[in-house]
Amino acid sequence: MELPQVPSNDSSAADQQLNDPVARINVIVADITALDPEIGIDAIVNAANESLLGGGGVDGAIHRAAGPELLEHNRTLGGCPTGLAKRTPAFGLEKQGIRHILHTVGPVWSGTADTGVPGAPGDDTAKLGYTHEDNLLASCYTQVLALALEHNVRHLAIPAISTGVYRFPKPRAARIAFGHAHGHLLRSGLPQRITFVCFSDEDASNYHEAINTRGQWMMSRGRV
Ligand code: AR6
Repeated sequence: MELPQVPSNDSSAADQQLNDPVARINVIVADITALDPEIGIDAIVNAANESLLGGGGVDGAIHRAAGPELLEHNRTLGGCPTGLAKRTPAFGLEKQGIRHILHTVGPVWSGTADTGVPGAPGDDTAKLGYTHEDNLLASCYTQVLALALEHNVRHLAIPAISTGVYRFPKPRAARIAFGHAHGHLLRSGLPQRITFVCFSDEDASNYHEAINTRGQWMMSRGRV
């Protein structure tokens, strides 16, 4: 009887890289609306508001780059609740190789860290996952990654949702972003890559810190 072929054990470095979620995550400093098409990003995430009709920050930049067709399209969507996400075409950004915009609405950080009550909403020393805002931001990432999978996105670019106008503490947001990307990539081959697009070196350092210290905070139940 002929034995079935057993795949050899000497998988290439490229294969090993594909199996390592951390190797599939990049952090860059860039304007998410002006990415080099050579990078191969085919979908970007927008940090929108519940109207989906545009605003400032990254949302304003994406609407300007995508053009008025995006606003026209979004008027038909009926908005989007905080923590959820909706997909649209990329319109004017298609010439950069972008096929989808995944709009999500992050939470507004309540900014009440001075209540003195550990774990109160807005206490940025509360355990990760404890505050309502943590859970809503986590939901944004879950929703966006599910949409990316559904639309066969190969390389997804994500800005630092909620960390601008919505004032979510940046190091905390970076851990939530990385933790969810890592968990998703462990289970799924798509997207093949996730690139966190930061607007400054300082913002990028929060992601590097989250990634480099993951062994401590991803397993621990300690405070952030
Ligand atoms: N590319 C990459 N990152 C950017 C860009 C850009 N072009 N512009 C800003 N950022 P924010 P939020 C960074 O305020 O906190 C809007 O008015 C920025 O430095 O854009 O989720 C919406 O309509 C920060 O790190 O989004 C909502 O009303 C991050 O993107 C509200 O703001 C997010 O900052 C959403 O607030």
